Amino acid sequence: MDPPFVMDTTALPEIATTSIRQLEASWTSPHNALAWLATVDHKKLGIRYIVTAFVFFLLGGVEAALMRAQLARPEARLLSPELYNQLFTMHGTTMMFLFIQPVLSGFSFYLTPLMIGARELAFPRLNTFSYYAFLLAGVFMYASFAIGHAPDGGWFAYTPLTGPRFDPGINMEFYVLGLLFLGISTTAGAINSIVTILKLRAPGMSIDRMPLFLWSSLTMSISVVLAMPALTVALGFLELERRWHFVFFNPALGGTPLLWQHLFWVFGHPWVYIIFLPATGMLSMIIPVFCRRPIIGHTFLAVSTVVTGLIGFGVWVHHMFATGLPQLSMSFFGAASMTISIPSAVTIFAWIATMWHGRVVLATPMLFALAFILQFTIGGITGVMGAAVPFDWQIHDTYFVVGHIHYVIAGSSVFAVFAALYYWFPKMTGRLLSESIGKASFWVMTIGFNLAFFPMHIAGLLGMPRRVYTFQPGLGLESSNLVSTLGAYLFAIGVAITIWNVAQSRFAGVLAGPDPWGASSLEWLASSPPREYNFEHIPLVTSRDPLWDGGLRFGPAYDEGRLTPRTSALDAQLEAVIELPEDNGWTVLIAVTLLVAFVGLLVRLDWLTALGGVATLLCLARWLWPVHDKMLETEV
Ligand code: HEM
Ligand SMILES: [Cu+2]
Repeated sequence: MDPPFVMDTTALPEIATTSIRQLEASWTSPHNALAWLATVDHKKLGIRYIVTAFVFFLLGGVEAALMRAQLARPEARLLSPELYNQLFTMHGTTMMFLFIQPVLSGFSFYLTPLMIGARELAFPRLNTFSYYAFLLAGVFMYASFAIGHAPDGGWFAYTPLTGPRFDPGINMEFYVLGLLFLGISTTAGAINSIVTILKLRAPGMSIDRMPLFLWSSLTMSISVVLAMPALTVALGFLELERRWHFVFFNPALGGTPLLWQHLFWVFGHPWVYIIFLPATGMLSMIIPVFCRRPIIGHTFLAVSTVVTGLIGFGVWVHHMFATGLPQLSMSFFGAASMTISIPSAVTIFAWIATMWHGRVVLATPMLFALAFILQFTIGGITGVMGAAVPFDWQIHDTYFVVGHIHYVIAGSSVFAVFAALYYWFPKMTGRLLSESIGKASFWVMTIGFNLAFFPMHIAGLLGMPRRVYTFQPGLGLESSNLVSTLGAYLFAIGVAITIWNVAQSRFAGVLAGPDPWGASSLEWLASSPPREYNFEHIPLVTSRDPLWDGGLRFGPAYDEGRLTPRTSALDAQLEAVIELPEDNGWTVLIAVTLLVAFVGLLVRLDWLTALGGVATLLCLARWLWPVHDKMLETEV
């Protein structure tokens, strides 16, 4: 593929070998197990995030496959009702919390410093901690299967069903405590992204020159910080009620179950955008490259992203239209929900305009992007339908909703993740994925996806309720369910083809070179895979597509340590050069001590909880203990 504008590589500055040697000395970690475990390298951790999240994707996929096998025929006896409850709960929880958000964060942790021309995230050790907390929270939740008591109250865990009266066992403890644990990791990661994006952009990358993926990462991270407390409060209340007989949700004692629903969805709807916006940001990076032209409507796209994030906080009641709230508030939230389609439509039109005026190259990432657009449009339309209150009453808790959520999440965010995988894999590994295997995977996945989920809308309209482990024959539901199951298995085969592609291209793929797609953003300036220090010279940015329009100069190498420039939040003026910390085992240990505290809560051993808590505080103190006697920052 020829790039639209050829970068003048003769403009790359010569770099002194002494400089390289110094950079290597400062940035390379020793080759031992502890350094591997406790690495602060955002690239290694980003890939670790992505791989771990994919493992959870496969686990969630196995759960889905079991459910679809059970639902292939009426009155099948493969799964008991109890097991089915556990499977749909763990499937939803896994996909929403352990796969899609972490995988998008993983891409963001990997890409953000590279896209902004920095050498690390703002808080490298916090990144190590958030990875391990994510991993251990996931293991914690999955340990429930080992003892045969996985969470079974649905991914949004409605009270009073999940309260002490109807669910006294340990099942929901795994959910409540696991998500509290995971929330610490997610919040830490979000704060890291916000500070990095606002403070470490290369000199000259003013906020209006920032790549669109970063607009979506920034909006996502701010939304996490604002939304997560609602979930934490809800889970905290539930735990108090389950364990210590507090009353929040039990109407018999003066509580209200609706409090849970409000708290959960005040968090839950923004969460939907938290997993959707980074996906659109990825597409806004990929589409212009495969249209061979700069994106049309850059500013509109950035504003739409932020506006979607904002409106996302004002629509939660559309999940509660069937709870008998006052008419006026339902009308308000119905209307608010419909307005979300405006920024989404702006985004889609900007992409279509870019394609219209460009030369579309149908490489695998672009194919996934096109399927995203189609499937998201379908999911968006069924979403607007549900925003109409009377229609929602018809489809509430039916398979129509299951169809809708899978179009917007699996059909959109997951397809964006696959586009991103094909697009950034060469950067991460130095090798391209096979295009022919990629296209095969794409077609199998897309056909499988639509076969699996489109018929669910019909089953839902015919009255099939969600979350039931079987259905009766003779209700007209046989064929749609069978097609859904066959489609689901086809989709799984499509995913397996990509896994095969990754496994074999990792070592045998075509060498990529720094910029195989002829792209315009700074990550493609670094080598593939990038060196530990990302860039030999810190780039100085003077335009939006620095690799296309020559908007690039080079600054100093900053080679006297682990240094990266800090700049002002809006116009990216150089403020200081900051020193970044090295690998640190305490960050790993602290995730383990937190796990101990949560296990203590789970098995109700207060001394264990106290032990974990105190150990956490001690490790925290040790981690943050000042070790440098020299100044950490050099003002310029
Ligand atoms: C790999 C293909 C997938 C298949 C075949 C599949 C299938 C299913 C099935 C059968 C249900 C249960 C429906 C019910 O009984 O009510 C379900 C629920 C759900 N799925 Fe998926 N799914 C897939 C992928 C995903 C992905 C990628 C996500 C999100 C990233 C996701 C999110 C959810 C959620 C949130 C629920 C609701 C769980 C609940 O009711 O508590 N699914 N899915
Ligand atoms: Cu919503």
